[in-house]
Amino acid sequence: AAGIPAKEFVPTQEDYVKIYNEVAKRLVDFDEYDDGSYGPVLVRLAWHASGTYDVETKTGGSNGATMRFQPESDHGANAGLKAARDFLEPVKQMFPWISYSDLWTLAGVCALQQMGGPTIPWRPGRADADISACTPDGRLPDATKEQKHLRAIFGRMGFNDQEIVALSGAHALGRCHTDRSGFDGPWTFSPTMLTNDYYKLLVGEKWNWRKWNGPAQYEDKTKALMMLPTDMALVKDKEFKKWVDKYAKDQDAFFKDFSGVVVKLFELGVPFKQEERWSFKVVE
Ligand code: CCH
Repeated sequence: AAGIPAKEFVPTQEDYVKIYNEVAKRLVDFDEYDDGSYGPVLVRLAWHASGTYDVETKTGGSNGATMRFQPESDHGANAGLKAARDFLEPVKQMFPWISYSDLWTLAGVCALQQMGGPTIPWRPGRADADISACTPDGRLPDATKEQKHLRAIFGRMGFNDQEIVALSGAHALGRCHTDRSGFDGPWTFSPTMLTNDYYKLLVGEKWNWRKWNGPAQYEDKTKALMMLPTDMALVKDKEFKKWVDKYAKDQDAFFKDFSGVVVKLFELGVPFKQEERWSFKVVE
């Protein structure tokens, strides 16, 4: 009736479980994409939404979902992420009360868990911002560079050496696309399952420069797998390598540290009101 404001819908944990389950269902329904799953590109969307954070100015981060707008959607690092945003759009239409920024990070959690990863506790509280909150280009890592660049970029987000190496294990998932980054190929033989294979391959394989017309990248003897210059920096640098060795030997240690650091990544710069984090159940 006129004059009476509509009662505000206050979602509960169960409402978020419905969204997790819907994303999980769509991951199974749309299995013709890439290596058979949208999971990896959803993880990359959540990471690129979050990894723009700057601890000093407290700008960027997953709060805002400013990648919906140009120029941020057109930043070179974000090439191809439209596929992930479009995949989630029908979910947003079904549950219009969730912010894009909560949806993108919750979908990242869902993708990681459904691909065999550890439990990633999550809480809501992100609000979408407008175009004026777009971050400047250049905040995400450049794959052609080395350890100094990694420490500068991830240090700006607030991460130390161990956290950089733990986060990088996400490259067990997905692949590079010549029409996105210009690089080519997957890092592991099981790009839709989260394992510690990325570390095992980094230390166990012999990596050579690939001879091709594309950007400089490494290949293994089978020529089926790849590493970026930034991936190889993790074994060239002694401090980084300590952690690569540890995670190569111990998948449980990797999963434990990975879960902790992804929680931190997805929460960068978010002014939460809710302290409690929820653990979502894997949908079989
Ligand atoms: Fe990454 N990543 N990433 N990455 N990334 C690419 C793909 C994925 C770098 C560069 C690239 C993280 C760290 C880094 C994923 C998750 C994470 C690609 C190929 C490049 C290039 C893009 C394409 O062509 O489609 C660099 C440099 C760093 C620096 O350390 C971190 C951290 C995470 C998550 C925690 C995932 C997943 C993919 C696969 C995407 C897909 O579409 O398959």
